[in-house]
Amino acid sequence: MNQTERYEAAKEMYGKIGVDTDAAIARLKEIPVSLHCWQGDDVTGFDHEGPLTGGIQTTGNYPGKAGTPEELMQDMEKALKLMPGRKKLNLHASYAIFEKGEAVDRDKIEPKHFAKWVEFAKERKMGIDFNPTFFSHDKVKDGLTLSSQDEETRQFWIAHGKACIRISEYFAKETGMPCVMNIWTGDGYKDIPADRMGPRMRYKDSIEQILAEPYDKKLVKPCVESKVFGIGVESYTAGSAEFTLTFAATHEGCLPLMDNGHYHPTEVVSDKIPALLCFFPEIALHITRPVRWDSDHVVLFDDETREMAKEIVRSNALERVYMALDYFDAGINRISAWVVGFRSWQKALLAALCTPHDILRKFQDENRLTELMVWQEEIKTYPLGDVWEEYCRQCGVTADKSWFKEVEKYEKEVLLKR
Ligand code: RNT
Ligand code: ZN
Repeated sequence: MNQTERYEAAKEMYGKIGVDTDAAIARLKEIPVSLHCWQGDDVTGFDHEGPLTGGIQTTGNYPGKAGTPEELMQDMEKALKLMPGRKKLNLHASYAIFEKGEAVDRDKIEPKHFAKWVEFAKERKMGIDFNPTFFSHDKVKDGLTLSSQDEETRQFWIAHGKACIRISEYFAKETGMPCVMNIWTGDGYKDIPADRMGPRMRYKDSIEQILAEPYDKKLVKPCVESKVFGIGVESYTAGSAEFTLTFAATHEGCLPLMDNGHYHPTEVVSDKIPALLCFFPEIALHITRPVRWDSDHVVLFDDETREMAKEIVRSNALERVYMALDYFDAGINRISAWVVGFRSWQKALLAALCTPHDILRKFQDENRLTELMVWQEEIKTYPLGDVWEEYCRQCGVTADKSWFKEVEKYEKEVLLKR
């Protein structure tokens, strides 16, 4: 059988359980997924010297890391060509591009420092999401930023947040797509603190000050990302799950952002998605792969990844959930890391779109739970690969692993020469 025949056979098989694979493919093509620039250079950015801080860590020393905006864009371009589907660009403030000799601190950055990124995104019809960078900077004082007791420090970071709101609005206006602006800080303590509420009260006030910056709520979607712990901040994080969720719930227009590496290892974000959708008009996600902890491994087509995609699709919430990838692996080819992670999430969405949710829901509602189990197990071996192949064909990218040959060639010709 050739590819067309295989797809037709798969389509028929899915059709028999009430799944329209053509419609699934058409829908998937429209869903934007945000691709994080920071996988390309191990979260280094261009605006500072010095180590990655904030309780996050990249490990590995694979050759070819992008060192300039040009290299990062070139690598990203290579990766984008190997992924099917609609992409959005996810930037951090530390990726500002300055003129030679220009020194602008984070509290003073302006839209013009991101003009080259806007050009990059517009040429590819991509929207842009944004993240103020509250780490890897000498004004992080004793591990704290927005929750610092030092007023000068706190004000500096509030000014940074406000500058980022203005830049986010500029992104939205330029690209014609809303900009999701995510606030995450690594603020916290390694050991048992004496005051847990104080830093949180300051954090709350700081985010309120940032959001007091005027902006168009249709264009900028601010969110707050929670975290349970980080490296060196094992005992306490100011932006805990309860803190950020309650903040978002009590501040109109502010979205909760769940990163699936930021919970206790037996908690699952797939279950949290529909819980939040009962209350929030919109939510945001960082999709990652935590291996035993918040390790930020490359996203794979694994059970929890599939389950998260399923929850979004069967809650009919593709328009209400902003999806972004967030991982950083410096131990393998960075372009492959981008491509594998993005394709995995695309596969998960496709699998979710090719699931007969109405039938399964009916089984549940009629308490036919044995049948539900039988069906759910049966569907697992349906020929999703043939639908994936067709989707990739329509998107003009290779469906099988032959894309890796291109990465190998690029590694030899470009990356290893850096
Ligand atoms: C850290 C958070 C955060 C970062 C990025 C770089 O644990 O997940 O989202 O990964 O902002
Ligand atoms: Zn994250």
